[in-house]
Amino acid sequence: MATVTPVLRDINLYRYKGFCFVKELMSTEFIDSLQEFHLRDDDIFMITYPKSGTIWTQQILSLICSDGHRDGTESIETSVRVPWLEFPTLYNELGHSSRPSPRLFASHLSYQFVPQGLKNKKAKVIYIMRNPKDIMKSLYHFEAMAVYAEKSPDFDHFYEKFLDGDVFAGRWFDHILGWYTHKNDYNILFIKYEDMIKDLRSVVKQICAFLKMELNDEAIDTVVKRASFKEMKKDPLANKENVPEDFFNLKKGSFMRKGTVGDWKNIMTVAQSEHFDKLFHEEVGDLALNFTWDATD
Ligand code: PPS
Repeated sequence: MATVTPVLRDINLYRYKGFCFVKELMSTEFIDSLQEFHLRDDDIFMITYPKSGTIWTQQILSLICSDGHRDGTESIETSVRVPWLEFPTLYNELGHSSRPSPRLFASHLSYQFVPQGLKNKKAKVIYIMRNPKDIMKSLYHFEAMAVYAEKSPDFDHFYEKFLDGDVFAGRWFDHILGWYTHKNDYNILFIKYEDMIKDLRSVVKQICAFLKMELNDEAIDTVVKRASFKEMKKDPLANKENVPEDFFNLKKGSFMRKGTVGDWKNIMTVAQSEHFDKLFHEEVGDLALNFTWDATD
């Protein structure tokens, strides 16, 4: 039987089967119950480790899948357009079964926690990955505004904490390697944040092809425009300005912070960066997993 253990550097979290959950939001019973979650063949899941482009992809997917949003009626919360599988939302109360198809789901979960039915390969999974050094920079800033998170006194402390996986969602390496090495079990498309930065239009077309959604050029243009950092930065919903202050203190930071590649250089020391590169090579080994670490790469 899997045991629950405390997370030493953050008392608001607990570790269960290698993943760190927020105590207040998720019970082990609820998490285990997701194994039996009833899927539809046309369900679409987007999976991310935190700070890898979740809200961005929620925006893109909902724009692709709903003409209504594209027409400018998107005054609907992101978490209603692409509801969370594991976080409490309107649909955990009403039941996801009341939603029309195709249902979109967002999740930060590792592969071992998602509904077993995903392995029948009918429902689709889109996994968005981002270079982990930029994830660290983004998460370090996010910690300051996430009310539930224990604050790191400085980046050195945060760096160790991140490597040990004492953060929500646990170790980044476990998350990505779990999904990547089990990719043949799922109908899955891997997308990179840095490719979205470089050429969003191509990535939107790639997602449309994977989902078998036929959008004309004008519709693709609209998706790309509405999903641009500039547009999303001024969107109160993308910035979660409607979420209660006891979750996020938006005076301490912003969801649409910088949206760039390579910002880690402004916080990691050369020694940390080299240490991480070594670890990356040890953990990733011969797997064909590579990242863009810098905007000029
Ligand atoms: S969360 O809390 O896990 O849901 O955060 P997540 O949405 O995964 O990641 C937040 C980072 O994504 C950046 N972002 C974008 N970048 C480029 N273009 C667009 N449109 C966009 N939307 C969100 C956001 O700025 C966060 O990255 P940082 O590096 O902190 O700026």
